Amino acid sequence: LTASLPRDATAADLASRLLAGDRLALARMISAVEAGRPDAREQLRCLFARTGRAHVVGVTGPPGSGKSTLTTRLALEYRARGQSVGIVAVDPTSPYSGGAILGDRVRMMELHSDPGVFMRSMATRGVMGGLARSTLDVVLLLDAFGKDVVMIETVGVGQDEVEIARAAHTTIVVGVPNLGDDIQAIKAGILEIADVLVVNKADLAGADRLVSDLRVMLQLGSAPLAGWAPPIVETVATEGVGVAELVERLAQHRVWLESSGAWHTRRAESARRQVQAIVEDRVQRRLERLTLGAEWQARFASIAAREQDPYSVAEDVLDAVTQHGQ
Ligand SMILES: Nc1nc2c(ncn2[C@@H]2O[C@H](COP(=O)(O)OP(=O)(O)OP(=O)(O)O)[C@@H](O)[C@H]2O)c(=O)[nH]1
Ligand SMILES: [Mg+2]
Repeated sequence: LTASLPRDATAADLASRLLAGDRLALARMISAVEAGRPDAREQLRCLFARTGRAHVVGVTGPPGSGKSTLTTRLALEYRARGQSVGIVAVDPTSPYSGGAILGDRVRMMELHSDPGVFMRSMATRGVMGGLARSTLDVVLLLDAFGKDVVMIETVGVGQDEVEIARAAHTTIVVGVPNLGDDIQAIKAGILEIADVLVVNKADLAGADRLVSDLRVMLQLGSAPLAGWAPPIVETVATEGVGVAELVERLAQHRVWLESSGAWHTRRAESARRQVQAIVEDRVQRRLERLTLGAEWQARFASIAAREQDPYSVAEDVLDAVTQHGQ
């Protein structure tokens, strides 16, 4: 399929091979990102100018709400419309390699064998550098690779997941009927990040009730964005019901983002958070290295002995951390 890729390929080599559609280069760069290797930063730099084309769609919601099933169906729908797809699953409890039900598994296998689809599960929680950042870097790589749509599946709990969802252009929040917790989970912060709400498992009793509850909550929530009221779409992901409508809604949201200027303001806001995260990460590492040094250890001991105060020492540490070449 692809010519061999030398071990010592430079960042620029890798980047140009990725841009030319080389899956091996893509896989190598994803590994570098996941491992938090320093060469990943250089590789991403070489590619960054070629990103920004893909429609990045976040799919979030409580565990078991059908996110993977829905994402699979969405991917098949996009493929049927001639679009290429990337899928990044964060912390999946039901991996794409083995859905719970045979039918789900068959559809996922179909995606696996389709060269127009690239799937990756992120399993890097706790590894240095942060889950949100490495996930978003993988999304950038898939964007540069030329995927038209990149979907990110996250379980809608925790700060990382919310961060990832906020970085998407369009965020789908998936709810299911008759989970008391579900409505709580949705209320507890993820409703406001929804651009499109999905009531999945609409084949189960209680779906209409959830739709009307969500409608009320949307009305009570923060003022709607000019020109965009989050639609509510009912789906039966296992059967593909409602998926074509959902794809239409996602496309409408993208059109709205571009025509309202929100595409650019959201990008800029997300860039601000990204730069902040990169700086925090680097400062954090420097800080840890620095404060383990013998010189500082002695100063901490003298704080303990009340010879110095922590406020002045913190000022000195801050100076040292922000000095170049540390
Ligand atoms: N009845 C019904 N079951 C569904 C529907 N969609 C998904 N399921 C089932 O719900 C279960 C969970 O589906 P997943 O797609 O793995 O859910 P998930 O949200 O990705 O789960 P986690 O990644 O573990 O949080 C599976 O057994 C699916 O077959 C639906 O529309 N109706
Ligand atoms: Mg899943």
